[in-house]
Amino acid sequence: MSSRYRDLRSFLQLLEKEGELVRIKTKVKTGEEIGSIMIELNDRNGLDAPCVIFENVANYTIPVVKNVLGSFRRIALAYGLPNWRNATRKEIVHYLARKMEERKDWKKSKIVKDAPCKEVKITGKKVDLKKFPILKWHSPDGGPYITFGGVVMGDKEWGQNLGIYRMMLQNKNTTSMLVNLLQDSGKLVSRARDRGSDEIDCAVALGFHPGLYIPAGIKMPTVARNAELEFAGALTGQPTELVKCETSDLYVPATSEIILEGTVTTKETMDEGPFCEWMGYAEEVSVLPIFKVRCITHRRNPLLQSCMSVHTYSETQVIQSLQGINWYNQMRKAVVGFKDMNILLESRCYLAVVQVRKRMPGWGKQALYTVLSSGFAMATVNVVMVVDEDVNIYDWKDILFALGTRVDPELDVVTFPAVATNALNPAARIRIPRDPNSLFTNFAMCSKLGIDATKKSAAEVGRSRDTPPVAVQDEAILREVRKNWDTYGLKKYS
Ligand SMILES: Cc1cc2nc3c(=O)[nH]c(=O)nc-3n(C[C@H](O)[C@H](O)[C@H](O)COP(=O)(O)O)c2cc1C
Ligand SMILES: [Mn+2]
Repeated sequence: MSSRYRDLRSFLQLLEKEGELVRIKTKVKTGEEIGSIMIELNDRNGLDAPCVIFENVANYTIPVVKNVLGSFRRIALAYGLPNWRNATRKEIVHYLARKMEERKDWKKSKIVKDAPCKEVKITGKKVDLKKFPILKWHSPDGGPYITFGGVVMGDKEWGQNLGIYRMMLQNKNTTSMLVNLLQDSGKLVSRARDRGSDEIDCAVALGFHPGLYIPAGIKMPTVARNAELEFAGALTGQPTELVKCETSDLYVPATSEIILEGTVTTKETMDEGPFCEWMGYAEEVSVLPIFKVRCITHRRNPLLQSCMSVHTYSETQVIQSLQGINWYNQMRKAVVGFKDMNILLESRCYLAVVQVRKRMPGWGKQALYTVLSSGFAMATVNVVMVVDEDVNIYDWKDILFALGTRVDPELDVVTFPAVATNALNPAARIRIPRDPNSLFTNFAMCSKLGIDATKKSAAEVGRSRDTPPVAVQDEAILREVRKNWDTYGLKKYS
């Protein structure tokens, strides 16, 4: 599959051929105009919004690319799933979970000498991020943002890590970076500080091979250890091509459009934000590490790839909803009777619905405790709902049916005291501005809600009756009725 494209550019050609890409030649004046067009596109088309290239951005010669992986079918195309046009979130989750679990297809990266991302090299005083269309995309944002940078950091013991973290442009060679201790990069920064370093080498790839975006944007089974790069090899069928940085020993994806090389501070901080995130809020200012850029390399005629957040069906949300693939694998083994799990985009990924085959009383609650006591759910999920096999967890109508009819709130709702969650949790009661051990904004505090919406038997605590059986017509009679449908004069309603 990956032979069909070797970099972002050839993937864009593929998207164009498949009718998944629109080139906007009309001059756009600002990042906010681009942002508004993208939000409007999502409003009008939901997950069917296309990938867009803005070819004529006022004051810049470099085009802006948005929404490359903002639909499940384009993700399926990028990762070689059959029948990609009709691919569902469920198929993609199951596919990625299997590839991540099996590990047999993971591939060691390949180091190359000549890389397209080295065609142009800029160092010293000439470094100027403002030459690139890094813009303010959402109106309430505190400034221009790099939204889709693949951040590479590492150390001798842990190897390299690749993660996507937002970066706010501060001046021509400085950005802030939203890394915190829940993330591998935050751990690497804190390890460097513990070693006594004031900074850690960092490289940021922009517009890299589409095969790397999902590994970079979701949690891996191991912290760092080149996991993202090797997992990407399983998804593309080829080793990831890496090239050494000009100014450090880090290795970056060779076909990237743009590479920023520099250091991230381990003690020095700066204010960052607000930025309109996937959950649809303009969050308050954070205290964050600083990325100091000392070298930029790029392809000739580079593209600036960026993504949008905020909208229910934005690109960030789509990828965010896949973050828990490793968690999915863990829960598959840990939850008794586990069948499947869905994280609802419409809940901004804060509601997880878990489906179990409940064969014993109490298994619904047991599932709740297991799911909510996992690290991932603690960090990023606020509400867990457990349902039976007869509920289609990909259909909110079914989910509401279970919630409305199978929950006795006194018996079936469990709240858990506040725990440390991702700092951006909008429902959190307090954000912890400076963890004394890390200096940066790291956590927020929020409680958790578990809802057992499974059918109950009289044997369960506090009950004296079973949930009544769901009303269904006699199957033989129904079959007859379907067969004779037109004879009732109901043809128009078939
Ligand atoms: C578009 C996009 C933007 C993201 N921005 C951030 C961010 O600013 N900070 C953060 O901690 N995670 C962010 N994430 C989520 C991380 O990329 C994700 O948790 C990933 O697993 C981090 O890599 P790591 O596990 O190696 O730390 C973002 C994800 C996407 C898709
Ligand atoms: Mn990682």
